[in-house]
Amino acid sequence: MNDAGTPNLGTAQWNEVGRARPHESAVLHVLGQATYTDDIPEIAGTLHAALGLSNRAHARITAIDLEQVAASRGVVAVLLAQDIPGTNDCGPIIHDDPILADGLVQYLGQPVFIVVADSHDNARRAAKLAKVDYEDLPAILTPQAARAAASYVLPPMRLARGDAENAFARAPCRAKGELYVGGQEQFYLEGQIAYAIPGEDRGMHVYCSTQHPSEMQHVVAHALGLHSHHVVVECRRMGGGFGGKESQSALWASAAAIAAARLRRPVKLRADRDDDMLVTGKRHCFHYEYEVGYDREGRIVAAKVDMVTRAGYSADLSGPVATRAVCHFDNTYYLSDVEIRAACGKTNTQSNTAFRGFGGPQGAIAIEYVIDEIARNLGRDPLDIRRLNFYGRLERNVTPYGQTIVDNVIHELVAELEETSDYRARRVAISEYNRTSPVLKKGLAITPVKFGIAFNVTHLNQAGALVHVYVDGSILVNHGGTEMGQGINTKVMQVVAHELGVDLERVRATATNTSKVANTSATAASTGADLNGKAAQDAARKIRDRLAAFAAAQFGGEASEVQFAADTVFVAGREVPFSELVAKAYLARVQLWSDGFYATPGLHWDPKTMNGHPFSYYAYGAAVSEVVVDTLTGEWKLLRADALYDAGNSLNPAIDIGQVEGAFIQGMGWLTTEELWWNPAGKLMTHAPSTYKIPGISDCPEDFRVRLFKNRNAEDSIHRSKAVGEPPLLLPFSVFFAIRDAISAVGGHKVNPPLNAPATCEEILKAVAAVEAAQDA
Ligand code: MTE
Ligand code: LUZ
Ligand code: MOS
Repeated sequence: MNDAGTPNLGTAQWNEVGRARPHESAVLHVLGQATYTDDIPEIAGTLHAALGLSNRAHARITAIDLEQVAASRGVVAVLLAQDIPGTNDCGPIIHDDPILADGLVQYLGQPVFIVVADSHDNARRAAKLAKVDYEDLPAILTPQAARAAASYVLPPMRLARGDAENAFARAPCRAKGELYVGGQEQFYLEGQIAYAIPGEDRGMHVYCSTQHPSEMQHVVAHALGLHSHHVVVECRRMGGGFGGKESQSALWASAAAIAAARLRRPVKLRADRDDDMLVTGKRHCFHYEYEVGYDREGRIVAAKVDMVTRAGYSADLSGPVATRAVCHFDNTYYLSDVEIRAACGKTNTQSNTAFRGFGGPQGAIAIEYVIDEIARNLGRDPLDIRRLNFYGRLERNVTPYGQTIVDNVIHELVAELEETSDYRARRVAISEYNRTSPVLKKGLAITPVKFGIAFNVTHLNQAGALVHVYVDGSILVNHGGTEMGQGINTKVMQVVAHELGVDLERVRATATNTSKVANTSATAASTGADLNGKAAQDAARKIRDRLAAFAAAQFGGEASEVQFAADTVFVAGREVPFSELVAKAYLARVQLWSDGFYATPGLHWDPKTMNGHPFSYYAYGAAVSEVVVDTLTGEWKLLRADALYDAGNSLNPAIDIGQVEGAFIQGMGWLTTEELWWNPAGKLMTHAPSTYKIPGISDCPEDFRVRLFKNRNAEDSIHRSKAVGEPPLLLPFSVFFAIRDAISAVGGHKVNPPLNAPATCEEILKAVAAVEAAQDA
C-alpha cells in the first residue's frame, strides 16, 4: 500500500487475459470425460431415428413403398413430408430447403423419410429397405454446367471500381487464365447429432451439436408449428463444427424433433459418417476465369475475375459465402481498377455451406494465383511482386468495396517473417539443389493474408451473456457463443475473471442454452470470442460496479477507487477477500448477477452496390513453406513451415497458436489431398475416410514454427485482441504455391504450371507433364 491507501502491488501487474491457459475442458478431453451430445445419459424410452436417402440426383418420386421399412425389426414409425406438423423447411436465409423431399429429389443423398426404431442399428437397417420409384430429370453436377445453363440459387453479384476496360487497354503486360479450386468436407470428428425430448404442453428440449442454437430453435419451432418459447436448444460442446454446424445442424435437429413430437418420446438422430457426408454441404468449390493487366515492374493496373461456385441444390449460406469471396479477392493487394463477379451455381448436389474462412480463402487464392503468374512471367521472385502490390499505409489503402484500411501491418509482418524464416538464403539453396536434382524438385513460397473480421450481414454482429456470482464467491458465466474446440469458453472465462479480479478457478462456463441468452448469432465468422467476450465483460463490469459501490459504502473511500485483483478487493486501504465481500453484499441485498450485451459499432453494407464498411478490423498473417516434389510420382512432402499471425493483443497465446497450427494443417488438406469426387450419376463417392484423405500427423511438417506477431488491435476489440478462428486457414496457400514453384523448376521457371486445387499427386503429375510439353513446343 502507498500513502493514499491504493495498492501498488498486485493490481497493476495483475492480469488474467493474455495468459497461456489450457483449454477449459482439456483434462476432460484427454480423459474421455467431456460430454458430447451422444454421451448425455439417455432417458428411458428413448428411440433412435435414421434418414432414408434419395439415390437419384434429380428426379420426381412417382411411388414410395415403405412396407418393408415399417415391418423391419424394432421399427416404431416411418414419417414422410406430409407428417411434418409445421413448415417443411430448414433453410437459414431463403426458404428453399425441405427437411424431407416432397415429390421431388434434388440431390443424391437428400432425405426422403425418417424411420424411428428401438435402436440406432435397427433404424439404419430399416432405412435401406425402402422401395422408391423415380422419374429422372436432367441433373446439373458442376459449377461450369450451372453457369452454362444460367442455373443459379441467387442473382449473380458484381463489384467494380475504376475503369478496368480502359486500364486493360493501357496495360503494358496482360495475362489471362482459368483456375479450379475444389470444395472440402468439414470432417468434424463428432458427426451431426440431435436428441429431442418432448416436454409438457408441447414443449421441446433439443440437445444438438450446433454452432447456432437460436437458429435450431427457430427451425424446430417452425417445423412443429410452435413458437420459439416452446423450444429450448442446448449445446455444451461440439467435437468440431468448422462451419458445418452453422446452418446444417438444422436438418438433424428438426427431424429428431418432428419424430419426438409425433411419438411423444425422446428421439435421438445420430448421423453415420457416410450419411453425414452424403447428406450435408461442404466448402464451395470455385471455378475462376481471370484477366490481369500489369506494368513491367509487376504492379497490377487492372484485374478482372469471374467466379462461379457450386452452391448445390439450395441457397443455404451461399450468398454470404460468395459475398465474402468477392470481398477477399483483393487479399493484401491494392487493386485500382477491378471488376469482380461471383455467381452461385445451382447444382444437383449437397447444398454447400460455411467452412472455416467462409469464401474468404476462395476469393484470396485467385489473386495469389495471378500474382504467382506475373512473377514467373517477369522472372522475378513472387515475394517482390507481392510486396510491390501490397496496400499502402496512407495511400492505395481503400478496398474495392470502399472500406479504408487503417490497421495495415502486412509490410512489417512479412518483413519479419522473411527475416526469421531465412527466406532469401533458402531461395538460393533451393535453386542450387534443383540444378543438380533432376527428379526431386524443391519449392518455396511466402504468402500473405488479410482477413476481414465481422459477419458480412451487419445485424448478426451482436451477442449476449449472463454472469452469476453465487454467495460462496464462485462464478458462472453463460454466453451466446458455442464451444467447438476453439476455446471460446476459456477466453470468455478469462475475460470475466480479469474483470472481477479473481482467480480463473472461480469461474465456470456452462452449456449454451436458448433459454438463458436469447436471439444469439451463430458462433461463426471468427467473431465468437470478440462478441461474447465483450458481452461477458459488460455483464461482469455491472457486477463489479455494484460491488465497488457496496465496498465503498461499507469501508469508506470512493467507489471509483476500489480495485479488484488477485482474488482480493482493495478498498480504502483494506484488502478484503473477494468471497468475503460477496457474502456481505448478498446480505445487503446487492444484485450479484447480471446480463451483458454487445453490438459491434461502425458497420454498414449496401448489398446492391457491394460497398460499405463490412468489417470491424482486419487480421493479418503470412507463412513460408518449403516442399520437395517427386516429379515422377507426384508425391511431395512439406519440409518446413513458418507462420506468423497477428492475433493482436492475444487473449490466450496458447489457444491462439493451437488455432493457427490447426487451421494451417486443415487448409493444407483442402489444397492438397482432400478431393471430393462425384460419379456421373451425381453420387459423392468420397464419403468416408477410406476415400477422402484428410491430413494425418505424418503430413505435418517436422519443422513447424508458428508465432504470434506482436500487435495491438487498432479497433477497440475485447482487450485489443484479434480473431483467430478462420484467417490462418489461408496461411497454407504457401504450401500450394511452393508445390507450384517446385513443378515450375522442371521448366526452369519459364512456364506457369496449370495447377488446380487440390494438388493431388495426380494433379501434380498433370502439371509436370504440361510444363514439359510447353517446353518441348
Ligand atoms: N477450432 C476447432 N478446434 N474446432 C472448430 O470447429 N471452427 C473454426 C474456428 N476454429 C473450429 C475451430 C471456425 S469455422 C470458426 S468460425 C471459429 O473457430 C469460431 O470460433 P471463434 O469465433 O469463437 O473463434
Ligand atoms: N457472414 C460471414 C455470414 O461473414 N460469416 C458467416 O459465418 C456468416 N454466416 C451467416 C451469415 N453471414
Ligand atoms: Mo466458421 S465457417 O464462420 O463457422
